[in-house]
Amino acid sequence: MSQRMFPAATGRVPPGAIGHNRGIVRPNYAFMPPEGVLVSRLPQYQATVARILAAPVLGASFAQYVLEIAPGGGTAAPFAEEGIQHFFYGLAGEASFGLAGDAPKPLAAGGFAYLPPGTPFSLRNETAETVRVLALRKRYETAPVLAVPEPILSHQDAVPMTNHTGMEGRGFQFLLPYGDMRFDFEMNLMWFKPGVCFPAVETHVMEHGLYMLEGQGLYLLGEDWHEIWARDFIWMGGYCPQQFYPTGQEDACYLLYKNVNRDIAL
Ligand code: UGY
Ligand code: MN
Repeated sequence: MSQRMFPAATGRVPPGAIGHNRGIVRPNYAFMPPEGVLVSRLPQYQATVARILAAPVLGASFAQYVLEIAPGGGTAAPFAEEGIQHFFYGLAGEASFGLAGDAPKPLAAGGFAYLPPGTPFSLRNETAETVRVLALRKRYETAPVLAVPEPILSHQDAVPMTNHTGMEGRGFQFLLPYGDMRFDFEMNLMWFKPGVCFPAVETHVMEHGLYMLEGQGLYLLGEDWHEIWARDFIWMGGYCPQQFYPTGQEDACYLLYKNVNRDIAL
């Protein structure tokens, strides 16, 4: 029997890798720890790994990614898509973001960009460190009378922390103008003191893409609780029962996509 020559390597599968997995995919929700989300590459990006978190094949009506852009990488040329909105949020490092033909500006951690459909952008890494950016694409749902929104390039530090619930230990940063009917989705930073859950299990028509930024907790999806911490992702389809119970000692924060402001298509 001939001996096959495998390339030399020293890596070993860690204990628990077989048969122990926090990830779960159900018809109307998915819990995705980062270790299982494999590498994709996309034609519009050079030297960039895309971790695709949400896609129509999962049941989502939007697409969400973590982009890992190597030094010198990013869009090869300005990129735009007819009918599709883009949203970006800086996770780590500093990207150069060119909005609608303007000169590139820094997009650091906590920085964000909104692009209405058909708006060209460039996203590049001109630094020596890998840049991590959360990206989202959604087809724009037009509404009679309403104009398409303008592009936005800003930072979460410029967005006030509000709390419409009156519940102690809660904080909200609505990165896109709250209540502006031209927008068909929200991107909200949801802040929680440890132990402060929302007052009821939610069951609503809106869909979510949740990216955990800070802290830890337990997340109810359907009938099951899942332990969640930074870098985990959850997709929640319409009417998925949901509740968050923050644990640990630190504040918890996640960035939440939510489709809003449009009537039901019949
Ligand atoms: O606004 C929301 O729908 C939010 N409370 N949901 C969530 O955090 N899962
Ligand atoms: Mn919700």
